[in-house]
Amino acid sequence: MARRALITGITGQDGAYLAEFLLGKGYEVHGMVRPTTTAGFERTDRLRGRAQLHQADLLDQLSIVTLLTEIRPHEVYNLAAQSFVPTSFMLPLQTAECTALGVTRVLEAIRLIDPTIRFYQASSSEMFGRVKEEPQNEETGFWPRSPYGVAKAYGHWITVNYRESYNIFACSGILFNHESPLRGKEFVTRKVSDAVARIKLGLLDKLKLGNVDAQRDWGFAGDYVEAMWMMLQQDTPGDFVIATGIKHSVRDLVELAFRHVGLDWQQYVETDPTLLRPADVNTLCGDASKARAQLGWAPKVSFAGLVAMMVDADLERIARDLRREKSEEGWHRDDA
Ligand code: NAP
Ligand code: G4F
Repeated sequence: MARRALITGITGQDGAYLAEFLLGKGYEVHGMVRPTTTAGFERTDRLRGRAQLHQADLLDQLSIVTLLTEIRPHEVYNLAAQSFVPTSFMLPLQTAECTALGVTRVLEAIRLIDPTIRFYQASSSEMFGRVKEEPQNEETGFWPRSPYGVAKAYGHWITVNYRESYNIFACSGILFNHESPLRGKEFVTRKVSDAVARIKLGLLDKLKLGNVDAQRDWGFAGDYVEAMWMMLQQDTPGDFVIATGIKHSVRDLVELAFRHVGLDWQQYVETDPTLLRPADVNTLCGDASKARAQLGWAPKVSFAGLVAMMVDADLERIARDLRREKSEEGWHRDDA
């Protein structure tokens, strides 16, 4: 019989990649979708008929209990969160309710319904914040710099606590930034790839950015979801840093993306002080030695490969939309 997995946050970037990965492994995949989804179903449309979607919300305990009772999954991947750092400064309480307390709600449901369910928590390198050492590993202390980072630190520790208190097979994946053509357009990599494609196609003049000195350890989401699954296949649960071990600045990202389409970034990029955060994380770089040794995990896509993949995908998508608009205009003219 197929193993059953429940993914919270299936409408997000990682949800889409993880669902595809688990389907490839023969899983029966269930996804939790809140009735008021903001991401919409663009990413889940391609899963239609292959994954089963259910309505529930991380803010509503009973909806999670009902869902687990109905599905009785073997594995739960808790990817749902208010995941955008600037929004967490605007909505700190909503972020805490969802990104922090939401984790406890899922763990409580597991404890009550079936404590043998294996649980994955989407922890974040944002917990390291003002970094205490470089590179960061599983033992590095946290110093979060945003309400989002603080909420993720709570989610991390409550996962550890349920493992230690109730013997639940609960793993926390401390994932560094991972991106893809399915990344939300509010995050810097996709904001850049989308703008570069529009500028190349003559649809945009300028790209406004905030802190271009910030450095991140960027990897490919498709590689990172594999690590989530690997964690739940171990004999004993644990926490793992997932990262490439190489960092680049936002400026490096911009330079590479523009160069990929033959343009000089300095002619198009402006800095906008309104995009600076009340407190930012200036640098992150992960040490994934434990994951390499224990899980056999390693990233496959390089930073240059990732940037090229994202810019090419946006160029193709926007050019396709333009062709469609033009052909529709043609139809309307013919009708007139
Ligand atoms: P994402 O694209 O922003 O997806 C977040 C998902 O959470 C969406 O499906 C969203 O659904 C859902 N969600 C939000 N509030 C919810 C609620 N109250 N109840 C149920 N679902 C809710 O994020 P992602 O990049 O895929 O990341 C997945 C997880 O990994 C997140 O927890 C994120 O914080 C964490 N993480 C991400 C990275 C990264 O670099 N991508 C790194 C470390 C950790 P709607 O459609 O309803 O909005
Ligand atoms: O792409 P970002 O918004 O990602 P951030 O804040 O690092 O958070 C992402 O990664 C975390 C893992 O470390 C996840 F947990 C989290 O859910 C999310 O997926 O910003 C990256 C850097 C920041 O330092 C930001 O200040 O880019 C800088 N930046 C400069 N200009 C910008 C911009 N970020 C955005 N979003 N937009 C800008 O215009």
